[in-house]
Amino acid sequence: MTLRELGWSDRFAAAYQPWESKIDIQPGRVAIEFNQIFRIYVDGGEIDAVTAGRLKHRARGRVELPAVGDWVALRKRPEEDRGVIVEVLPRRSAFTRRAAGEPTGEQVVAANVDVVFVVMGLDRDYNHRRLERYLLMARESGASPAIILTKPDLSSDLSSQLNDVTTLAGDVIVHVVNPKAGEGLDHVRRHLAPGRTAALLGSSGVGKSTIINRLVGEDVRRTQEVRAADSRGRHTTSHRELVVLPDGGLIIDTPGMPRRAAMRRQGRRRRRNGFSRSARQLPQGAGRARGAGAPAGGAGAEDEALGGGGAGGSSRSACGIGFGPDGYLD
Ligand SMILES: Nc1nc2c(ncn2[C@@H]2O[C@H](COP(=O)(O)OP(=O)(O)OP(=O)(O)O)[C@@H](O)[C@H]2O)c(=O)[nH]1
Ligand SMILES: [Mg+2]
Repeated sequence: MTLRELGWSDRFAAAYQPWESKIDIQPGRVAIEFNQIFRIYVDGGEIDAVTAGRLKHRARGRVELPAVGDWVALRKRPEEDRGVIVEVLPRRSAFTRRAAGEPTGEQVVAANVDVVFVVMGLDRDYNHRRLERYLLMARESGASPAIILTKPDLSSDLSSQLNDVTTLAGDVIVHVVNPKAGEGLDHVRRHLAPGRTAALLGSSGVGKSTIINRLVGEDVRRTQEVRAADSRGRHTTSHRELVVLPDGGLIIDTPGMPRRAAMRRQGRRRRRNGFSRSARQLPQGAGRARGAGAPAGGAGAEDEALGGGGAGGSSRSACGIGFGPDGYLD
C-alpha cells in the first residue's frame, strides 16, 4: 500500500514537514489499537508500535493520544523490534466519546474519516430517537453522514420504518442493506474509493462487521448472532480497526456503543457501591485509586447518559470536531 492509498494528502504532508529529514522517522496510519499497542500501516508494510513517553507526558488527555485512523510520525530503528509513535499529526476530523468512569475521559473513536455510516437494524434494534441522536452527532462530525438500515428481512413494518427514516434523514442518503444475504452492498461501495476513509457506527449486533466481511469478500472480522429475545448484540467487536478494502478505500469497524439505559444502571451501581468499595480497597494502593475514582466516575456516567456535561466542547477544542455533549451513540 502506498501512503496515498492509505489516505495521505497534501495536508498531512505539510504537517509532517518537520519530520521529513529525520532518517529514522516515517509517516504511518494507525490501523489497530489494542491495549496501548498499535499496528501502523506504513508505505509498503506494517509496523507494531507503542507511544513515546514524551508524547504521553505532553498529552492533556487520552484524546490527544494516537487513535485508529490517525496519521502519526513513527520512529523505527533497525535494532528495535517495535516502532515508537513520536507525534500525532493534526486530525481532519475525529469522533470522540466520553469513556464512562474512566479518569482518562474522552477517547477518539475514529480519526480522519470522510464518510460516517450510521448503521441501524430494522429488527427490534430500531429506535427513532436513537437514530436522531446518531445523525445529529454524525452531522456535527464534519464527515459526510449516510444511513445504512440493516435487517430488512426482520422488519415488522418496512414501509412505515422507511417513511420514518427518510423524513428524519432530510438530505442524508438512506440505504437498505442486508449484509447477511449480501444484498445492497453496492450502495455502500459507491461511497468508497482509494484513499477515502469510512467508519461504521451503531449498536452492537446491527451488522457492522458483517458489512465489512462482505465488502472484503471474506470473513476478516468476527461476527455473532444477536440475542433472540430482544435483538441485542453481544459486543463481539472489542477493538477498533481500520480495514483496507480490495477495491481501494478504507473502513473503520467499531465496537457497538453502550446503551444509555446500561450506562444509567452502571452509574447507579457505582454510586451505590462507591464508598463501601473504596473502603474495602483502601489497603491496596491501586484499589484505593480505583475506589476513590468510583463515585465521581459513576456520576459522570449518569451525566453522560442523560446528555449532561460539556465534554463535546472540550473535544472540539482538542481535536477540531467532537461527538457533541453526549458521547454515547446509543
Ligand atoms: N437476518 C439478518 N441478519 C443480519 C443482517 N445483517 C447482519 N445480520 C446478523 O447479525 C448478527 C450480528 O452481526 P455483526 O456483524 O456481528 O454485528 P456488529 O454490528 O458488528 O456487532 P458488534 O461487533 O457487537 O458491535 C450476525 O449474526 C449477522 O449475520 C441482516 O440484514 N439480516
Ligand atoms: Mg462487530
